[in-house]
This record gives sequence, structure tokens and C-alpha cells, in this order.
Amino acid sequence: MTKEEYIKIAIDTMIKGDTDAAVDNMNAAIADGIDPAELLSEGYSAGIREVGDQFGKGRMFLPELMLAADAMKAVSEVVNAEVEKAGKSVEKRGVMVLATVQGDVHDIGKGIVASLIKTQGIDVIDMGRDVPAQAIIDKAVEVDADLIGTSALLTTTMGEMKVLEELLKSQDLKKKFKTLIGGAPVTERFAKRIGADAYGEDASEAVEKAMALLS
Ligand code: B12
Repeated sequence: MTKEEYIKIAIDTMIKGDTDAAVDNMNAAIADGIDPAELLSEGYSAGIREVGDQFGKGRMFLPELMLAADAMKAVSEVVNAEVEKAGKSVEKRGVMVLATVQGDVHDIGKGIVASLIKTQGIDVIDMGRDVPAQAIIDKAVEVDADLIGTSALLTTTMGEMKVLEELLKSQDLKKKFKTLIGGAPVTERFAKRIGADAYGEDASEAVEKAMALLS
């Protein structure tokens, strides 16, 4: 099959929330020599965004959103394993603490960011989701991190990124840790406004920005 055909099926499996078909399609594409990260972003991510849009318009409902999320999670686990296999022998470049901010349970994109960044020799300590800003800072101090990455998918939780910046400043830690932010509602402009060091639109830009911040 062509890449376009795999992409079309990927989108369709997200809309149907069909985990088995989604994983089968990804495995078949990998066996066919298709880049899994590209299929993830051009196919599955596009599909789940479509589900999100339909949900936003009231044409799809929470159970369908949850099915699509399960399918997306299963597919990203396949991709993460592939990507991590490829990046085993890279020299160590630094340590990053990564979390989805407090009040927010969206963690699929963050998981993809984590595995891609790991391939570049950056140790990623993934604290999970719904993590308070102070807990992120405490972890960064504990592990002597170079970089703090945060993810937010809700307009109502983006503000937690500003809270993090303010806490870093008030604890005189702003110069110690570089901050990188991302997630669907986050923008470059927002990053500048709150004083974050960088913004990454997707997982490959996250890698690019993380490397730039560490160099
Ligand atoms: C899947 C999903 C869910 C799943 C999440 C499962 C999980 N474990 O993550 C479930 C069903 C649980 C869910 C719940 C809710 N959701 Co929801 N969800 C989505 C959906 C459809 C897809 C998100 C996703 O996984 N995308 C795929 C990944 C690969 O993309 P991504 O997350 O954007 O990540 C990429 C980039 O953003 C970037 N990135 C991400 N993080 C980081 C971090 C760094 C450091 C960097 C550099 C880059 C980066 O790189 C990633 C990879 O390329 C979105 C729609 C959308 N357009 O985003 C809605 C969406 C985000 N959800 C929404 C809503 C409203 C909710 C709920 C409030 C619904 C409800 N009534 O309960 C709850 C909120 C619960 C909470 N407190 O967090 C809204 C938010 C609206 C808004 N303006 O804030 C959206 C936009 C849907 C919509 N159109 O209404 N959701």
C-alpha cells in the first residue's frame, strides 16, 4: 500500500475509535517501510484532531472521544517503542523534566514528545499528567534538570505554565532551568508573553527546540 493509503486508514480508525484496526494499520505500515512518526502525525494525529473538532461542534460525544484516545494511545505506544529502539546509542546531552500541567489529563502528545526527545540522548523524567507547578520544580531541583517541559491541551489550564514561570522567578530558579512549552492551544506568542524560553508546535519541533536550549 502507499503512504497515502495508510494515512487514509489511520484517519478512519481514529474516527471509528477502532484500536485494533489502528494498531494493525501502524504495524503493517512499519513492515512496509513507512516512517511511523510521519504516519502518526499525518494520519492518526490528523484523525484525532478531526474527532476533537466534531466533539467541539457537538457532532461527536465524550465516549467517542475516549475511544479515539484509547486507539491513539495504543498506536503511539507502538511508535514510541520503534522510535526508542532507533535511538539507543546516542551520547547523553542533558536531563529534562516533563509533565502535563495541573488540571489537565491530556497526555498523548506529551508521550510522543517524550519518546522523540529521548532519542537525542536527553534523559526525560516524565511526571505524567495533572501535575502541580511546584511539584515540577521540586523534581527539577531533585534531579538537577537542565530543562523543564510542560504540556497543556485546555485553554483553562495553559495559565499553569505562567504559574510555573512565576514560581521559578520567585524562587530564583529562572536562570537554572530552561523552559519549553507546547500543546494544541499554546502558541509562540503565549510563550513570549509568559517568559517561557521556547515553544514547540509538534514533537519534531520539540526536539529541535530542546536541543537548541541545551547547546
Ligand atoms: C484525546 C482527547 C481527550 C482524551 C485525552 C486522553 C489522554 N490520555 O490524553 C479525553 C477523552 C480524556 C479528553 C478529555 C477532555 N477533553 Co479533550 N481532547 C482530546 C483531543 C480529541 C485530542 C488530543 C490529542 O491527543 N491529540 C493528539 C496529540 C498527538 O496531539 P497534541 O496533544 O496536540 O500534541 C502535539 C503538540 O501539541 C505538541 N505538544 C504536546 N505537548 C507538548 C509539550 C511540549 C513541551 C512541546 C514542546 C510540544 C508539545 O507535540 C505533540 C505531538 O506532535 C483534543 C482535540 C484537539 N484538537 O487537540 C480534545 C480537546 C483538547 N479536549 C477538549 C475538552 C473540552 C476536554 C474535556 C473538558 C471534555 C469533557 N467535557 O470532559 C476533558 C478534559 C479533561 C481534563 N481535565 O483534562 C477540548 C479543549 C477545548 C479548549 N478550548 O480548551 C478539545 C480541543 C476538543 C474540542 N474541540 O472541544 N480529551
